[in-house]
Amino acid sequence: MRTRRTARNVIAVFAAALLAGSVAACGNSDTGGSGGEGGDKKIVMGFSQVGAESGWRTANTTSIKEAAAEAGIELKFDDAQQKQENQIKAIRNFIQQKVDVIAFSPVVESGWDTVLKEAKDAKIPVILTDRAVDSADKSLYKTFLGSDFVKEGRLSGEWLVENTKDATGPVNIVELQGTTGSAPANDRKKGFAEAIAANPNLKIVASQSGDFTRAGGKQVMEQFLKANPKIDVLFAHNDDMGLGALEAITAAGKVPGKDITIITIDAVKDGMQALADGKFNFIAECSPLLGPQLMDLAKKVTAGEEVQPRIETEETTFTQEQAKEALPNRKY
Ligand code: GYE
Repeated sequence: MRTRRTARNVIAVFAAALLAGSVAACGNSDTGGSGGEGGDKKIVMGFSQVGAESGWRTANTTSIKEAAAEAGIELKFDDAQQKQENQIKAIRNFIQQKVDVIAFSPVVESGWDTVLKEAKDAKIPVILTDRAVDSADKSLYKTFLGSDFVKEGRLSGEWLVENTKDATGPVNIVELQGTTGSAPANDRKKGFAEAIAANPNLKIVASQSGDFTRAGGKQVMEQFLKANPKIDVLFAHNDDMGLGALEAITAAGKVPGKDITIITIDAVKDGMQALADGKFNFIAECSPLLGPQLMDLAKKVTAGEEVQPRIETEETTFTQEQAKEALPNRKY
């Protein structure tokens, strides 16, 4: 008799514990999960941004902050000042704070496995946005939302091939690379090189990183101009470096867009203005407006829904004429 009652009590306690466990799993304790009864708890997102290196980045940050507010998602935003160690620290902080989802734009491609594993062990889903990582273990993140950087480089190279097909002598190209080791720098370089490969008269005579900043672009272009008496083309991995280079080119007594053909990537407002003014010659667009899609994905992954592992941004290209048309309606 006594034994049977004890057994029943044990079962009752066990059942209660199970129930409590499943409720806690839904609500994700004090930070508030996406699901659960009532569903009125805010999703908390920890977001580690690369920095504030370019016009693109500023527009991207604005898009993310605005979209979070719009979606009712609480955003914990961290600016890593272009340093991987700061991003790793920020991600560890987010894990400690038990956020519901972590999103980040990795400054470089390599070296993320350990911290991503920590997030996975803590059962916090991770979304990559803008830039990719080179981790072999794809289960370390839910999805990657961003552009096809190889394609941007390829479109830039194809435009150049098309627009130099009547050139008789060699065409000397200098390249301003983005941040060393970053996905957009690696991929844009690759795509551009592939596109011009079949044309031996198109030659990259110098290629160096300007770290995606105006100051970097200006400084490296000054060196290029000093070291290379004949530069026909500048391929800059983003508008800001191209804009910095304009100053160096003008100071060297050359006319940008005429003496030196300039191709860049991004299509932020200042870049589009330079293109419309005839100082740049071609821009491959890279959209920074990732906020709304990111918040959508955050809602899905915190609700345990499956999402596509790769979501690509839609983009176009601009010539000088197209920039003149598009400029009045350009939002960023
Ligand atoms: O092109 C550049 C920025 O990761 C796509 O980073 C982004 C790049 C963008 O600094 O302007």
